[in-house]
Amino acid sequence: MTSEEQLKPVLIIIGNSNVGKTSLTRYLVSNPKKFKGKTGKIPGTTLLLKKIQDPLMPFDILDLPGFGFMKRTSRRRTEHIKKMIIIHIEKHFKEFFLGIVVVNALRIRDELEKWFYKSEETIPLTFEFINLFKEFNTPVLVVLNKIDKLNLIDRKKIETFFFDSATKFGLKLVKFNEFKGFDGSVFPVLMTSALKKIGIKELKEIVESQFKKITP
Ligand SMILES: Nc1nc2c(ncn2[C@@H]2O[C@H](COP(=O)(O)OP(=O)(O)OP(=O)(O)O)[C@@H](O)[C@H]2O)c(=O)[nH]1
Ligand SMILES: [Mg+2]
Repeated sequence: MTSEEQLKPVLIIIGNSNVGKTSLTRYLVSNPKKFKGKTGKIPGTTLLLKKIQDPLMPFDILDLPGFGFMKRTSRRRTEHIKKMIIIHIEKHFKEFFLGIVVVNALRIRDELEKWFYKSEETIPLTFEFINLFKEFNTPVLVVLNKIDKLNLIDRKKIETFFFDSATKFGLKLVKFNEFKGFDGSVFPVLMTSALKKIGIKELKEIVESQFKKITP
């Protein structure tokens, strides 16, 4: 068997473009300084569907390209990426020990308001992703990133709005510090800043503890 055939469990990271998926991934690899994943100001920085296979780590990370808000790519390409990701999840769900859905805390309100009040056809992708993983029984952590750009009052407001919206959508979310463990129906929400290193310790801890649960 070649090393390529020895499948490691996979941590899958998903979310809209430019939310900070690659920036958060950097903290999860064995040596962030050597991490080659590109982060960027322009949405659509990560374009390949390729696992990060770090020989020093017991699991692989799939840092996916984001879809939506991609200025650099055409609409057709965006649709193509979305389809590619969904097909990939459907085909490989058995390999995933944890899914992380990353949300830009600064944009989520807009995304959800559009859906609720303006009845636009944009589906709240965040909830769509959570549901997709739920379908396959993959535990999901929701991460609200970029909270360094919000003051404490706004953080609280956005958190409440996010939780209320999820409830209306039929999804049960729970604050990270009140989370007791995955049971397939409740999803923890962690607030982070990849820039200011807020919530990163908790992020690492949940990844590690979930990984331990699936390894004998
Ligand atoms: N202020 C702030 N900026 C952040 C944070 N996390 C990421 N960024 C910035 O947001 C931009 C996008 O970050 P990426 O990590 O490339 O985002 P991504 O989700 O991987 O984007 P795609 O690969 O395009 O889907 C970069 O300029 C980052 O420096 C954060 O917590 N706070
Ligand atoms: Mg990226």
